[in-house]
Amino acid sequence: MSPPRPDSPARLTGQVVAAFSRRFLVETAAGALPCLVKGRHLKVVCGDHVEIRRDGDTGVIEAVRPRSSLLYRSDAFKTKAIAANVTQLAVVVAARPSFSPELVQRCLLAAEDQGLKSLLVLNKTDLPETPAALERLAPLVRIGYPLVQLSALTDVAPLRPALQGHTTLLIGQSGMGKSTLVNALFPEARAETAEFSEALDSGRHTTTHTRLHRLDAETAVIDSPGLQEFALQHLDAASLAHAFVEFRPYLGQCRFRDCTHESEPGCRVREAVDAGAIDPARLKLYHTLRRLQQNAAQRL
Ligand SMILES: Nc1nc2c(ncn2[C@@H]2O[C@H](COP(=O)(O)OP(=O)(O)OP(=O)(O)O)[C@@H](O)[C@H]2O)c(=O)[nH]1
Ligand SMILES: [Mg+2]
Ligand SMILES: [Zn+2]
Repeated sequence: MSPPRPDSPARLTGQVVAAFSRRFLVETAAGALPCLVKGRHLKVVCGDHVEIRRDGDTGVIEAVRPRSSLLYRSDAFKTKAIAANVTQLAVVVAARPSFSPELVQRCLLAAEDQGLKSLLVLNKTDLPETPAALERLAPLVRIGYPLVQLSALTDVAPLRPALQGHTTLLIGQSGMGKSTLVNALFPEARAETAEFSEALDSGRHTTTHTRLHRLDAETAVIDSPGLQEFALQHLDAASLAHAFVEFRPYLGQCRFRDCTHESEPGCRVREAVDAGAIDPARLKLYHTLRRLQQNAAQRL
């Protein structure tokens, strides 16, 4: 890649703060600029650092700088990039609507695969059901994931230290309060929020686009649409095992190199489960995800 060109009136560099299929909003030294992309093959994602040729009040993205990370989400049909250059994932949950601990874990696994730090954010601590939600997160806290508890409607201060110096992607199911957190952190953001449906015990998928908000030169927060599914087909077996942080000390130690940690003799991972060092539910999740991966591979 050629060295970055200095900004001139016609040439600018910037960061993509919003992506709407083929249209983008890019934050540059000269302000936010609506942009299109040159050609059909250049893939541009929220968070990308890009080179732009300016053309009046709009610009054309001509190149994307190398990314430090790229997070994907997949469902049964496709894999799609969510955001680039994220340094940390914050999985947002709340007591209501109820959340899926498995979905939370899938997000954490995707972050581990990209070598990203993660944290858990338990929002809506004003709700009386909060202790039960906390209990459901406890196994993840035990294996080392930091937890921040707060109420976005009351005080967002407990989250600020964890954000400093990072580009944090807020991710989670609909209705957990991601956009409410963003509005508390960035009063000028005015992100749309909506009450969740009590009847369906679910959010209303209010946020439809990923949006980056800058706190200072080193710190940014990205709001993203609520997740319903988070498949991990894009991880192979070895990456998947490695994404389980607490398995790592035992990987490569089993008697058989290609151990599936299912029923082989001399399996160090299963021994660790028996010794109480690994939560059996996590090994079970590993096997479930492994099977889904194999089924997906067979379909290809
Ligand atoms: N009681 C309580 N309600 C909250 C809190 N934070 C957010 N909410 C409410 O939860 C509902 C959903 O909040 P949103 O911010 O729209 O949720 P979201 O995670 O952005 O949802 P999607 O955009 O659909 O993914 C809104 O009615 C918020 O007012 C909180 O700390 N306490
Ligand atoms: Mg939202
Ligand atoms: Zn094994």
